[in-house]
Amino acid sequence: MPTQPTSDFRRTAIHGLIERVLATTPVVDIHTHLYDPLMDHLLLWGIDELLVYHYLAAEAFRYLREPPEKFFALSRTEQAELIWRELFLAHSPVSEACRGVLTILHRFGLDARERDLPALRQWFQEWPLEAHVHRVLELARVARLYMTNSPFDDAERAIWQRGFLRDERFVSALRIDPLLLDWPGTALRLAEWGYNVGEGLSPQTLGEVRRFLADWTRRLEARYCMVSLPPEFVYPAATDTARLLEGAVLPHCRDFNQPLALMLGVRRHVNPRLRLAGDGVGRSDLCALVNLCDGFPENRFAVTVLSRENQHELCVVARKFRNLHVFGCWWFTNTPSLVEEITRMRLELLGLSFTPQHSDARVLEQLIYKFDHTRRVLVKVLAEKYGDLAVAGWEPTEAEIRRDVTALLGGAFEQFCQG
Ligand code: RAT
Ligand code: ZN
Repeated sequence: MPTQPTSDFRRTAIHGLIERVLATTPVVDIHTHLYDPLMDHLLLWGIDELLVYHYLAAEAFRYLREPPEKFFALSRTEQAELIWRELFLAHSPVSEACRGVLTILHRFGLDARERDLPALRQWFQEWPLEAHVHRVLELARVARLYMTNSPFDDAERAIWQRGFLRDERFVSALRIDPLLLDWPGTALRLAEWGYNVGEGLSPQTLGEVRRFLADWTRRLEARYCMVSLPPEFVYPAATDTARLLEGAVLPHCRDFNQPLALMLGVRRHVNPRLRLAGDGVGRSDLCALVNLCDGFPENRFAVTVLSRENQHELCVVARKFRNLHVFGCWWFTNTPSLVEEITRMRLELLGLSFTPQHSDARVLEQLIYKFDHTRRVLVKVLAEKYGDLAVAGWEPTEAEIRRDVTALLGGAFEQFCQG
């Protein structure tokens, strides 16, 4: 057909344009487990940390003959060697977590085909941390990232109390899991830190919890508050979690005009012997989320769900409540096939009012692969969507594509945070 070459040409041109826009638009990474480089040795980086990442450890345990306790008794270096041997030498590294390590090495220009772990280790050791951080952020095109900061973590708490010169690329989110999931234990700690709390959740105690949240929000300059909750989470309910939410956490978020981020569906310690690698997933009851969004229209909720089965329902809830922002393909959903499926579904149901991905990086260099892989999926899905618009007679300009991609890569989230 005579029109064919023109439309093929257009399709290729728009694909190239989307690719270029995605490659050059800076990302705001809205949830990581990375730390400001000046927070002592908390920021993890380097090949050994990449190899012992709990996503890989979980996969290695499937092949290892030794009991997990024996693995954890080894040094970091020995653990890394064992995982390298099982996941890269004894088998081909086809999983998403393994592929991630290879993408990182490739982007650094390192040749993993040599299969030479000591040489890789040597290469990483040659870089001063500050320069390395800079280079990684450049390669990942990450302009700013959110840390996960917990006052309940002893190492972290001491650093915040001491104070340090902040790197403005590393901003903070206040993590409060122990507060909502273990009130008796948390009450003891708050009392120890000078908050006048009793074990019961009296108005006086809830007021002190708010004072604790306010103190730490100011100390961290936190931009939002966050918690991850098990599939059993229900609201409303006669539970400590529900009472603390409505009596302290939600009022606190309103006071500071901040969203509450909820990560729903993690079942902790399914296999405790695997430590961090031993958590699982369960389907959440999103009625709890509906009740929160509906019951607290003055609050804003940023939400990700771990179960694939919850993804469609989450999109539908977000269509009903504009105080809900959907984000990320988290942990077990961070595989290319699921990211593609979930991102396509979100675009189709929510337009551009969501954040397709956060890195959840625990090791600095993971920023590179998490966003490289995300960009690939986004190019594919956006090309398809803009292509469908072209068929319907609509062509976006480059500026419009840039605007859309900026929103997807953290812009929409930061706007949501501002309220
Ligand atoms: O993705 C992860 O690394 C998990 O271990 C969790 O930390 C999760 O991201 C969370 O923030 O609860
Ligand atoms: Zn996380």
